[in-house]
Amino acid sequence: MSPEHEDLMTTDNQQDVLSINTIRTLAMDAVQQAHSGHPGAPMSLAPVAYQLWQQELRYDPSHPIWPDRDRFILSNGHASMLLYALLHLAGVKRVTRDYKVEDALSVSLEDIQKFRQLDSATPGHPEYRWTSGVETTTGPLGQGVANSVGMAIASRWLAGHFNKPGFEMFSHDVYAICGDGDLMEGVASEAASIAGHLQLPNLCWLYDSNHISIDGSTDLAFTEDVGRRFEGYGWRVLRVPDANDLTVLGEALHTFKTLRGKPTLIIVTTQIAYGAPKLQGSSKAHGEPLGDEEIKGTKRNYGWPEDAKFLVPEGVRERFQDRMGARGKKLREAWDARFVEYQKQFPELADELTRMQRREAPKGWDSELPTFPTDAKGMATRESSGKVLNAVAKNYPWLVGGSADLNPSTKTYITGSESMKPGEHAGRNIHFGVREHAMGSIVNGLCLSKVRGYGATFLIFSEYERPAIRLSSLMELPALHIFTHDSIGLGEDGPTHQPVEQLASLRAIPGLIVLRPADANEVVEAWRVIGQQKSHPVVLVLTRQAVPTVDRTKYGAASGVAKGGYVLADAEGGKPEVVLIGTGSEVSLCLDAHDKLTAEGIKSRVVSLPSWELFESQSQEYRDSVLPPTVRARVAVEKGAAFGWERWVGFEGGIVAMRSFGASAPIKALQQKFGFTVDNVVKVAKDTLAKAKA
Ligand SMILES: Cc1ncc(C[n+]2csc(CCOP(=O)(O)OP(=O)(O)O)c2C)c(N)n1
Ligand SMILES: [Mg+2]
Repeated sequence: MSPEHEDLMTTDNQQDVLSINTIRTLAMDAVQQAHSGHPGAPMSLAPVAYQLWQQELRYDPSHPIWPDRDRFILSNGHASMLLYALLHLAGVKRVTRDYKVEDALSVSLEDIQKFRQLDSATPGHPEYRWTSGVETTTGPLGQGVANSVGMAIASRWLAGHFNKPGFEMFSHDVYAICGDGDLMEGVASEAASIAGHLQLPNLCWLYDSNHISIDGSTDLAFTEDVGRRFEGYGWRVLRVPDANDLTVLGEALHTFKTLRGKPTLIIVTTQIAYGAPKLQGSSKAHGEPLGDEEIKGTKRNYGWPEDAKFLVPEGVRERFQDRMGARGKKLREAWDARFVEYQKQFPELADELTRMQRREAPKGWDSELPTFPTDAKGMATRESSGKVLNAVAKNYPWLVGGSADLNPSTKTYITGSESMKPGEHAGRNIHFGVREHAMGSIVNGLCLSKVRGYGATFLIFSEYERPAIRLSSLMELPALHIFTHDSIGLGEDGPTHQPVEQLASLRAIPGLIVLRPADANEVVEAWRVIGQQKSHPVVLVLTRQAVPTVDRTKYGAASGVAKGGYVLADAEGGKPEVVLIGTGSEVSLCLDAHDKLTAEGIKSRVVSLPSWELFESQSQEYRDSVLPPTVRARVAVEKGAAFGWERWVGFEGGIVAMRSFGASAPIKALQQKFGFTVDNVVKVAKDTLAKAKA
């Protein structure tokens, strides 16, 4: 331990106690003023977070987006006031959406006074992209720690990619504080398991073991030996019997930093609502304000003026500045100087580093995108996507990802790059194992560290990943979630594996772009959309079975994918009586039906609608040009739930879709059974047209 840390190692250090109690009283006052929130966890965790920030965290509050900063995650997001108090006291600066650091605090004292109020920087749970210094959105327990694994992988991958002899551009550590709730959640177990497997040396979780959650004592539902479990995962487990013993806590952190070789779990025994002895063991401290009397008593205990509210005593902000602030500034300035030299010696890598920090795509990333020739037999879109992914990967060095144990099926392996292995993290292929939920959270963690992460599995298992997908959208991350085997078209595996309602439910997530390309060239255009995303996650939905590669000399250009929907085939003179709307594998079915209708003298149009969200973001004029308001006879064809298609076809429209689960059978039999045949689409089109005329 360096001498500058020595005086922090004593619990009786008045300055430290004063700072810790400031965090606690701010939390109490904010929760009381808001009449909601959890004061207990921030109060008991104050010494833990304080010690970590002051002793170890390599973080410059005046430059919170320094790429090599240590990451701090508060996974028990209900303790948000802990983070807000830290951000305030440390003087973390506000950063604009275009990455400018402003001369203003991210969290002002006024923000703390407006805890949980509309438009304040202090929402109920910490939100990434809303409050500078919040490294990830937490609240759904387990997500934060799972994100931290992605961030730790990212740090290691970035080191492998950018570091050169004499130029250590990346070496940051990732710390997460978590509680009983986090460690009860399955996603945390999945994430801890893969972190242990990969032997991530830069990952440290601090577990607030307070033997209590909302229902009461952990004796009710959580009695396992967490330490032994983590040892089983391959973690180093350290114990701090009293959260207020800063010396032991400091030693544990020091052990993490010196021993390395595997991830570290520090089990810290705390007592919730420390400082308010009356409350210990009471569930009141969890989800409720303490009440004025309790607060006064607690403040008296601290030697605080009992009527003062939101008091930050003199010297507290300065103490953060003098320690964490000064240390971080020095480190960041040294990094900046190193980067100037790095730019001279490795201009291309330096350019990459700069671009990725701004979520810009690499120069020429799309220069090798293929074009697929017309082919009646065609290929599965998972197949064409695999080719396109590799064409993109060649020129998109920070595209990193993998599948949940389904690579041979999802076609998501980057050829010519290594797999990540225990202790070796420079490869771009991640074997997530059968851990879909953690995969989603880890992909989010990668994206939070500016790596373009992707994860892949079958569409049905998006169910196992949904919480992370939702958060990728809430956080405005350009995460990529690839899903193959996208319909009953997968055939014999049957209804357990055949997605039905998944498309509809993914489309219901705000901000998420769902893309279901119809053929190989739509896949190319889908990837063109993906490559440019900065703040929207994309779900790419792909078939297992072959689909024809459409003749683009005869039909509309695939570049229409960028607009979400476009006219693929049209009636002569562009005046259709009926419009057929298809997505993915059903587009070619619509084309066949269109031919038949045309032969029978019925004027039809085929619209390919690979993305509802992109289409909705077009001008009314464009949308009307694709779906003319005067044409009421419209038919949607999709091997997914009918749910929601009224939006495009209206209540008089026809919908050829699923209204039940699928079945185990060869695809031909399923198409017959569920009406995905040319004859049926033609019939529905005629019925709809007749209804519209009547
Ligand atoms: C996935 C999820 N389920 C439930 C909740 C609601 N919730 C918030 S805090 C909490 C108790 C968590 O207990 P613990 O992590 O031990 O925190 P402590 O009460 O000790 O601060 C629960 C169930 C949640 N935030 N996320
Ligand atoms: Mg607890």
